[in-house]
Amino acid sequence: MFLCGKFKFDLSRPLVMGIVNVTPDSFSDGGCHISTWDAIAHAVKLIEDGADILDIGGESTRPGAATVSEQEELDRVLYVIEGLRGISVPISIDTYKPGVMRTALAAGASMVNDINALQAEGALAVVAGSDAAVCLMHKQGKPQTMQQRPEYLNVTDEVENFLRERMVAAEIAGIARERIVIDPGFGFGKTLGHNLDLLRGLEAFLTLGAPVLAGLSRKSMLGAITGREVGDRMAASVAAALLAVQRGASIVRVHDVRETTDALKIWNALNEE
Ligand code: PT1
Repeated sequence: MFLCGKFKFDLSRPLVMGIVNVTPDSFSDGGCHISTWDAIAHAVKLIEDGADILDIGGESTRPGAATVSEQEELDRVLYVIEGLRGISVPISIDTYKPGVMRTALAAGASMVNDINALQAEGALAVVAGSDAAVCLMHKQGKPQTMQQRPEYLNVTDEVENFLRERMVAAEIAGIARERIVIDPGFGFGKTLGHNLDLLRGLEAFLTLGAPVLAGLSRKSMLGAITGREVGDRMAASVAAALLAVQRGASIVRVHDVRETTDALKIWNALNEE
């Protein structure tokens, strides 16, 4: 059983986490109301498309992305979370900042998705003091520079050891095992070879005793393999999500919810009876 605020999942079927970015892009004037409304409309569409969880993020953590202040991040995500109050699926807040976690949880979020695995000062306590779920993710370095020189002796062993340590830290802080999911962090300080090793060996993480979340959607590793630009990686992303589920992932974090949900319906049909 996976506990996520007032929501419960038995994980008999894989879950689709739909990505809702609230980050101004070149088509936006950065005006708060426009991006807030767009994000809420996008979130509602992802629920219609079959999302089981929505992941709301106000700071991009893709390689080379700039950081934003806590206030700026809250300005982006808070009205979206408040605007989605009462929806049928849990809201996850994609942040590594304890202040953003606390405010988002108070506004109704049921999960914290932390690329920093609750290592920031005070982060463990914020989640422990709630009934929210948490995703503990591995990364090497910081998003600004993490792709410059990723280095591991054995990437699967190192990621597994890190995730085990963070699970222990979370449980000691008072976060029950059933509220924890783990994530190897595809693309976070990893070469194509490292990412492929992690996907090949994904089953190793199941021995840690927490559900595994995989985020492969539209990432550059798929571009490196297919030669496609970021806007043209849907088929590769759906394939990668399905292959992660085949190797034991319980949750896939995706942009293309409708297509991924269809692929997983085939998976589910084959696994019935
Ligand atoms: C992820 C993830 C995330 N990814 C979780 N949260 C991103 N739990 C944001 C590239 O190589 O995998 N798991 N939150 C987005 N990060 C990236 C990283 C986006 C790498 C793109 C790349 O293109």
